[in-house]
Amino acid sequence: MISTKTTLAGFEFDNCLMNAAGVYCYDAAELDQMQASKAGTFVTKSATLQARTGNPEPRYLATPLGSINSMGLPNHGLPYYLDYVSQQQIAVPNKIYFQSITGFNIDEDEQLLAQITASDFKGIVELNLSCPNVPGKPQTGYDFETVERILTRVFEVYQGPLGIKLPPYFDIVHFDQMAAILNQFPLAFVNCVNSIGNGLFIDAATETVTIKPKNGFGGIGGDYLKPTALANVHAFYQRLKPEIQIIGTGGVKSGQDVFEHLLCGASMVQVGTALQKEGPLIFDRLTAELKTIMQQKGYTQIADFQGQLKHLD
Ligand code: RRO
Repeated sequence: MISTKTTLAGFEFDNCLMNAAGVYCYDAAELDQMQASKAGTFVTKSATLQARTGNPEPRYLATPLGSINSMGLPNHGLPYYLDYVSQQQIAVPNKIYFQSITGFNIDEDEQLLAQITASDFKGIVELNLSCPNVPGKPQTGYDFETVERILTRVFEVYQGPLGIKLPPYFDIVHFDQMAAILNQFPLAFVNCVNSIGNGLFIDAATETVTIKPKNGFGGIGGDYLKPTALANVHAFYQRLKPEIQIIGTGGVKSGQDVFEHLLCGASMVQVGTALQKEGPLIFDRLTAELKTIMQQKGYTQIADFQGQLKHLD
């Protein structure tokens, strides 16, 4: 018997695969489809204090090799998602869910966490420090001092299991500096990575940008992202204390991609662009493909190879 079970933050999940925040998690109809899928669990769309309509459309484009988006945080507001998760906790009580949140400053983060504490939420919080698409708001994850300040406050006010979603980093010194900050905190996980911020996908025929917000600039996902995602997963796996687990996100569209994320050190793997393209049935295919690879290699559980990437020295 081959198992794709995993453990994160002390909780067991039947499958190591789930959606990436922002995909199939905007409303109850989408989350119902995630809940009915082969995924081990789901994460909600990043929730803000107030509901938001997001940026003007068109704001998402699937490209031959991935996607570009500038959604601008459309969401129903935190109470909507807490209410949905609360219902699922009753309907399927043995499953643990992720609530993604993002405040526009430390006080908002604190208010969001206070709402979660006051609710009956029993799951894991993913604090998004890396939204690339709100005009005038830089990605928090690139401001190292602010990350440290936010996490200091977060762990003063919140007692439950909590991790963060990071943007991709591109320099070894940045991996070192960020890891040194993160190791000071009782984080349950770090999720590497969000989309590569502010790419540009253009249409040569019409000589125009392809999405409307920010003159066409948007977050890049899919095939373009995988090598960067794997580098971030592995870099943080090597640098973070073992209590901080890694969620791998970026460029996953096959069982081999899942295998590679796990090999680089991920404990759980999220699917964004490919889930948007294929729908939640993708989890059946990815799980079957991962099991085939494990069988060919003689592995029966994720622990047999997780983080075991070999170096050439
Ligand atoms: O909503 C978005 O535009 C968005 C978010 Br919050 C994010 O974290 N990452 C992304 O690619 N898009």
